[in-house]
Amino acid sequence: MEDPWQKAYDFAVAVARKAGAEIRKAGESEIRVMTKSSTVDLVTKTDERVEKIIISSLKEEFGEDAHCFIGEESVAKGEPCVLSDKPTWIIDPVDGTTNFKTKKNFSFELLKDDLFKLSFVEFGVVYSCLEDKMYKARKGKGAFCDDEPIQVSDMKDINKSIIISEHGTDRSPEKVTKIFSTMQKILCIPVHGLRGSGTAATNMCLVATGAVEAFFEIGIHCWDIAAGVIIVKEAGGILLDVDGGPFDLMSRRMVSANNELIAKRIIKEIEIFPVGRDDAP
Ligand code: LIP
Repeated sequence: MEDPWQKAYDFAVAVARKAGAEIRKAGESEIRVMTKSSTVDLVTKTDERVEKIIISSLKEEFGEDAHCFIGEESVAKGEPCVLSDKPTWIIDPVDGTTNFKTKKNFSFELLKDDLFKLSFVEFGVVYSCLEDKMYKARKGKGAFCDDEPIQVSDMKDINKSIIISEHGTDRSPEKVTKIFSTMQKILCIPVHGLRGSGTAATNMCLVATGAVEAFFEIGIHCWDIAAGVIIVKEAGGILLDVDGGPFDLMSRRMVSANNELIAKRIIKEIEIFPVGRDDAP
């Protein structure tokens, strides 16, 4: 039987490479940053330009109206952020714009595209273009870094685990207090280490490759994590809400982990604070 999504998956990988080359080139010149929802929520002309390149490439390949798009920079400019029953690409042109601006981190450029079909992730692609590593996964077909299969860690002991989290872009003192209190409690479980790469997409790929046991964050957006969701799942990991309930892509809260034991142990320590949903009217 013909596999309808293989062509889209292969095309997503090709578009990711093309966009990655654009981002690499942009990184060679001075990068001017602008701000969005807060003074620490950064965007550059490269984010906007690369998102346009990705969307126009996809429209050219599949037709103007065949698919829907949720792109970080389009949503920032007022486009809707809702999932319908139409196949929808969820795009973050540069995940970790703060890293991109400082040109320091191994994850300074990232690109991810993913396709939702009737709200189920069909496949995901995360391109770490500075390291030239292509992470990808298709539903039921496994997760890969370049062409090597990847798998989550088999660690069951929280005391020997490495956990990742991020601080997000909301600096209201009561939220920051909760973030730090959670980090302190997790460190004191104790765990082997607490890390943060500066990009949710990379963090999820680190879970998928078994480099760390878990990544959690409150305040992320669907475009930060959608590709990572399928990559983690296909690598054998799990996704949960920060309260232990089922994961919801639009809720802006997520725990991704190698197994349920590790996820649930972290969840015990997470101090939840309210964030508005991505698809809130
Ligand atoms: C960023 C994430 C980061 C998270 C920030 C932000 P951006 O993505 O990847 O992990 O803490 O809230 O969303 O905005 O640089 O694409």
